[in-house]
Amino acid sequence: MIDFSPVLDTLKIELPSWAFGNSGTRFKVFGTPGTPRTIQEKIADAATVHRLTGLAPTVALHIPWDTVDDYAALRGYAADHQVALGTVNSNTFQDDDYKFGSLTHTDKTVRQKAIDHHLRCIEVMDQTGSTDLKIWLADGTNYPGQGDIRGRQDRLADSLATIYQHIGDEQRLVLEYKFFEPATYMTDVPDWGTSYAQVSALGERAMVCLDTGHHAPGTNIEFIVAQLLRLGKLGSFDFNSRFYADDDLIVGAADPFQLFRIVFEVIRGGGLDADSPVALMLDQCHNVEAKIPGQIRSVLNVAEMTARASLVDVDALTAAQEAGDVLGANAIFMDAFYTDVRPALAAYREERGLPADPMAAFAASGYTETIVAQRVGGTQSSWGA
Ligand code: AOS
Ligand code: ZN
Repeated sequence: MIDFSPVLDTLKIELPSWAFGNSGTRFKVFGTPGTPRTIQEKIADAATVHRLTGLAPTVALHIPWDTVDDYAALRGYAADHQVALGTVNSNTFQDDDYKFGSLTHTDKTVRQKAIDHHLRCIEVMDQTGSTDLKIWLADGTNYPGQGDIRGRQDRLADSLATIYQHIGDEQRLVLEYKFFEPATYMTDVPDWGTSYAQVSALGERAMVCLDTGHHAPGTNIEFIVAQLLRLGKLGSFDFNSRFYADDDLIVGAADPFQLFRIVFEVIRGGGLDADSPVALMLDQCHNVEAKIPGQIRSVLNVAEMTARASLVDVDALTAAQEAGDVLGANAIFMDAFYTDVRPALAAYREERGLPADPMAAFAASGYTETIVAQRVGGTQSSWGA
């Protein structure tokens, strides 16, 4: 049996709090019995994923969706559940003031409001012990001529510089890019190059966040991964998968081979080394499938593709590449991808006192029945609330 401990022992996958709440398309958000009403209930669900997989020790927060009065207490609550609080995600996309932008807005008072929100997020991080502030902006324009592209970049740079001044020595700012949505003509951080240019101007503790669903169809994402790792600026991933748009589906569901190729470059670039700056996070919504098993499945998919990618015989691959052996090199790569690692991963888990099959263990645990019975009344958490 292959020993995957060298690559899996350090693997950590952060879960997004919002994955446990209700979500949907712009047409309908379906409610689900047992959905958390509070951030504490979301943390309890995330802790269940970690308990069964051993791979998901942190939960990302979203401000203001996960706002509480006492963040130190929330940190303690998470610790009591054997997880920690992770990335703090800001939100400047749900307020009327931000109709024409937030950090890029032409009105200084709106820009300041958006900056102040991020400073508040940093205060939250100070109390939760979170290291990463993740900024995703809905800023952009819908029509050619609507905004001054250059001026918006300049204002973005100024706003980010102000926020960055408040990032602590042990903290980081990660800037996520997305080429469309909600803006339809241009977004202000559309691609890795723009994010890279903006964070490079800030300093060492500013990095790029790569959301796998935020690229045009056909984009070679693993190339971007390789390049950002080479430049030392890949800070984090938002993992998910997509068929058409930013679908936020279970990572590895749409294209397992793409996930394999991405993880191969992560390993190749040192992104899974013990001292790696790369944080692996899920950014997903479970609109029609059960949410907790959806997260378990996602974590297992990342683990499986990581295990497979670690099987690539790099020495043989390099020799084939240098010999110009195109088909030989490709065969070495594909051999690893086609290897079924599931029995070895089941054994790996059992050796660590984890269930061989976390999906089956969750189904048999009675957890769903318990939360459905207990979580009655109140307002179910939802994407956007
Ligand atoms: C939005 O498209 C981005 O992927 C964000 O990272 C995230 O999904 C949103 O901010 C919810 O927190
Ligand atoms: Zn994202």
